[in-house]
Amino acid sequence: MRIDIISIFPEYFTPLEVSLVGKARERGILDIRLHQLRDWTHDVHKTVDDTPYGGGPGMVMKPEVWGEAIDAVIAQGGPEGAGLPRMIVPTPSGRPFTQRVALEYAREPWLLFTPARYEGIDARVVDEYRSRLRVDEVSIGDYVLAGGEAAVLVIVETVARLLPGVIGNAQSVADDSFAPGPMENLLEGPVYTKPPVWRGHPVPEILLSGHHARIARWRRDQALRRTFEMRPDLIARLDPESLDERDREV
Ligand code: 6GU
Repeated sequence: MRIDIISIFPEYFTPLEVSLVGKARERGILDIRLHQLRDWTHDVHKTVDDTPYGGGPGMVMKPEVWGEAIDAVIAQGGPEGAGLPRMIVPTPSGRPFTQRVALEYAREPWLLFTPARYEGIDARVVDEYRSRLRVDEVSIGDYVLAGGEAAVLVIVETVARLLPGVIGNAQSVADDSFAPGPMENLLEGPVYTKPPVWRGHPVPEILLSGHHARIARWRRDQALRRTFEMRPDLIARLDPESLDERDREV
């Protein structure tokens, strides 16, 4: 997968050199390219923002510089046969980014992120590229960040671990909270490792029993309990078809 990121803070993305994402890049599974938005300005001050029409607080990012930057990145071309990138515009007023959306992005050959600072980008930039590309305005949650860069880190890491070959154990992706299938809309329950007793706290006996079917049942009970406790809103979204007799007792 190819990922281009245009930002006034390309140095913000050094975490993408580390750990799982860094490894995926070294192994050639991910090709991430960072671009400095200010490279497409023409004035000595490298201005990217201006005051908002209609008044109000803060500054708005200028459309011309984004237009030139996005055109140039598209013109560089993506992976063989990829066509045009899917453009992802992080904004608190976007559609929610979810595991389902991440799975959709993981199937794309080429993503282009345009994180903004200040009060956002002049709206005509999204209007313009909607007529040429698939454009998604996405939010990572109901709070306001100082800029879209941190949201890009979240989205890239979520998508990267779904790419084939990035995580050794495909089952761990399938068992994730929110993954489509039996765990859809359920939170994962507690996990344990050695020693069997730590500071007087024992590991639940069932996990040491070797009864794989009973362990799976126990884990599902724990997931249901935890979801009820932490996210009652998710219980309301559970598909009744996905529940068995035992689930109803929990
Ligand atoms: Cl994508 N951007 C900003 N600036 N704030 C956010 C967000 C994005 N998602 C939640 N809050």
